[in-house]
Amino acid sequence: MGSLAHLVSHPRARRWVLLAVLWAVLAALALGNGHSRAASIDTKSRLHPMLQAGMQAEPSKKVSVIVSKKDKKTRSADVAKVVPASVDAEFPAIGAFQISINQNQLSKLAADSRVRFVVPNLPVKSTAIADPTGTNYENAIGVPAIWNSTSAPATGKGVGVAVLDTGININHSAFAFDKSNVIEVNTNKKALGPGDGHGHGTHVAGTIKGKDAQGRYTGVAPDVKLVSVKIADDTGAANEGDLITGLQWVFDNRTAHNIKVVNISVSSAVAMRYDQSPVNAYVEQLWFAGVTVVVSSGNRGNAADAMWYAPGNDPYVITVGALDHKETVSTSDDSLGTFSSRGLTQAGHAKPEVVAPGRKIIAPLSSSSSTLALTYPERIIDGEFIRLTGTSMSSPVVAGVVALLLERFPSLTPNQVKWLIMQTANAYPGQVGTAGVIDPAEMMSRAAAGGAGSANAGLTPAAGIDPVSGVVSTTTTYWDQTYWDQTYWDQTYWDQTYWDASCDLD
Ligand SMILES: [Ca+2]
Ligand SMILES: [Ca+2]
Repeated sequence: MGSLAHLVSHPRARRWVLLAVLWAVLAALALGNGHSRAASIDTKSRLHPMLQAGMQAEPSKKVSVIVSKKDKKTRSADVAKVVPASVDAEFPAIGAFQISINQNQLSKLAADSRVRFVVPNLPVKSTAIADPTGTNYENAIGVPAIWNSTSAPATGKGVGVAVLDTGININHSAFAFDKSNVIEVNTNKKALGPGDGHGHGTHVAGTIKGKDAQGRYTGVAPDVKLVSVKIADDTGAANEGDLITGLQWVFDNRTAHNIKVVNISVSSAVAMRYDQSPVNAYVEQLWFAGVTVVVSSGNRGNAADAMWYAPGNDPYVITVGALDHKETVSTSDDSLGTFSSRGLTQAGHAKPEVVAPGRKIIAPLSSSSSTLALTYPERIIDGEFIRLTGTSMSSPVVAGVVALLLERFPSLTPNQVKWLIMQTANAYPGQVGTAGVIDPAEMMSRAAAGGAGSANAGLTPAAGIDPVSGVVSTTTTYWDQTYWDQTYWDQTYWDQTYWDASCDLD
């Protein structure tokens, strides 16, 4: 249902619906059918505009609505008593319930102090919803069914997810509901603090965690403990050394924050075999320590060298390509994003392993003065969100799904997580290569059935890994080689902003 609430509460859908309803009401008035009262819509009301119009046009009509509670712990039946009505369905994961109610009772319900917002419970395929919601990519892969599962709901609660990126705006309204579970650290000495002047990191973090009070937007795993590790400077620039510093911070602090998942939406600028890359040594160190590493494939499309860059070329990690879900829940129109890197690594491994929605993903905007806001002003939604495209956006979708899995099955190893994801992924119409679309529901049911296999059998760790301890080697035989060469420690590329304007992603 989260789906339904989101469908109708998305700003664009809301505007469309509002216009349609106003038109219908005005048309009815013009026809002189007796109502002298013009429909007045209060945009600050806790009632969805469609319900406000409906209660004025047809006060005695019975409708099904979703009621979002301010406090999840409030008993739904107690709130429903003010109507009075009986609870038709409970959605504990998101603190909402469903009731049937006469439209003339809506004001009383919305006036109750325990109610946050009331939205119509419309059919998913209603033709009224021509424009999809900002978070319908989650419906496209069935995530709300996991949030709202009656037998095994999961929202990522308690699972630590580290995002290595440009920082975060911890004060964004979408994080307010659970701010104590957003941790921000800065590991870049050139940055003044953990904030996000660029915008990339807040979007990536928000794709995993977050939930805004109006129900316009929800992250894939809204209840995770999100750890934003700022590896970039305040302009958003980072190099290999900055990424490695962040990866080591995660390794050192993984227990303190229960970090079980890491998202890296960035690619090296220099092609290198996976086992020679120092970045991959640090990534594998996390993997061998039980942290599932999820990485964007990059935005190099079908270029011959598309998969030659760390850390997306590391055979251990889960590398994620971008599905273009065409902003529809139906999978029949899905295809691979043309920009999404795919192919063989220099060591001959096929990448990515899985794809997830990565086109026109709406998530929190760090600020109106951030680099991304200034670069793409037309993509800002409601002033607080921004629509971005790239494998940078796909990777956190999968990181969020992994957090859902690990909430229910905390003892799964990274190799088992990867096996479950790959075994259950689905073929899709415009598929290129071997990577299917992530299938969270089947992944959960396969995990529940037990007996998960293990991916990555027979792989050789990177040269920078001590084969005995599984951690980054401290001997100089590896590090004294070419890797401290200044030409190597070059810029990294955020996989959303990799292309220049001539090849703009949208
Ligand atoms: Ca679709
Ligand atoms: Ca499947």
